[in-house]
Amino acid sequence: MCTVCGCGTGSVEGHHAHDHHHHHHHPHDHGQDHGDLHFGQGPAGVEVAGMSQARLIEIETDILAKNDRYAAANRARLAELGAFAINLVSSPGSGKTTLLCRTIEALGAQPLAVIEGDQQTANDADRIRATGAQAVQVNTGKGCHLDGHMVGHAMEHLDIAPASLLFIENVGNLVCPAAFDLGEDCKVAILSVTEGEDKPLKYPDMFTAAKLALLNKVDLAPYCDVDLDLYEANLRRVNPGLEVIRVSSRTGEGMDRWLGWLQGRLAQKSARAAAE
Ligand SMILES: Nc1nc2c(ncn2[C@@H]2O[C@H](COP(=O)(O)OP(=O)(O)OP(=O)(O)O)[C@@H](O)[C@H]2O)c(=O)[nH]1
Ligand SMILES: [Mg+2]
Repeated sequence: MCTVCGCGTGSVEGHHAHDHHHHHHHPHDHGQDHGDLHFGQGPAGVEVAGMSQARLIEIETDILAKNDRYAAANRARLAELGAFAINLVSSPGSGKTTLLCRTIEALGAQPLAVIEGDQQTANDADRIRATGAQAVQVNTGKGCHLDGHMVGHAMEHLDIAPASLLFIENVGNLVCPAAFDLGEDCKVAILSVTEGEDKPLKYPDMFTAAKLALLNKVDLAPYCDVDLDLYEANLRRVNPGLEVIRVSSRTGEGMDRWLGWLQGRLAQKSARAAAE
């Protein structure tokens, strides 16, 4: 966990917080023969100087249990409405807001709402509002992720229509947002081609938590000496069931597949709500 926010580590949405198996995913990457150091092998998956592993687990469990109650309330509200919610996660600058703006423009009359998470500024909510869509900015200050409580309040400030889409753009951070359930239907991870093929291996939690990865900025691939197949292989190495779509917000490549994915998921969700 992070000492500022208390985010769980090694846990996917907090459900497997104490599953020890994840410490052994890549046993050969730890380089024990070179004097390399690894502080994540205890039961808590992290070390904080002066704190016991048991205390760290206690804190993490407490924070995530409270979060999960808010997330469950958000999820119930969305289920009633048949609204489909996406938690968009990535490192800073991978292209979340740009992709959202292009997506909103392409969706036309589809009812939707956006929650924007950033430490500071309303820049991203302003960019979304410029498309005509409703958006609420959430500033987290020193916080490094959105949590269920913040999203619940943000939802109160939006008109979330039945069978609509709710996009939640998380704080740009490839670590902490992985542990926090917001009540979303799924996390979608964006990874841009300028970040390096090894990122899924270095930051596995985020890509394990996601159902779909958008491999973004593929228009830049020719200038970046990158191997797109290796990006995909590394994504599937940490999450074999992960769907991957190659996209570019700049050229529009892959947008049809992404929009099809969204519309298919929304149709399933709203049909479920109508049947109840
Ligand atoms: N070439 C290219 N540039 C892109 C693409 N998508 C986004 N960008 C650029 O990448 C930069 C960051 O884009 P943003 O959309 O602000 O990224 P973000 O993930 O929302 O950033 P944070 O919210 O700050 O984490 C901007 O300069 C965009 O113009 C793309 O598909 N191709
Ligand atoms: Mg953004």
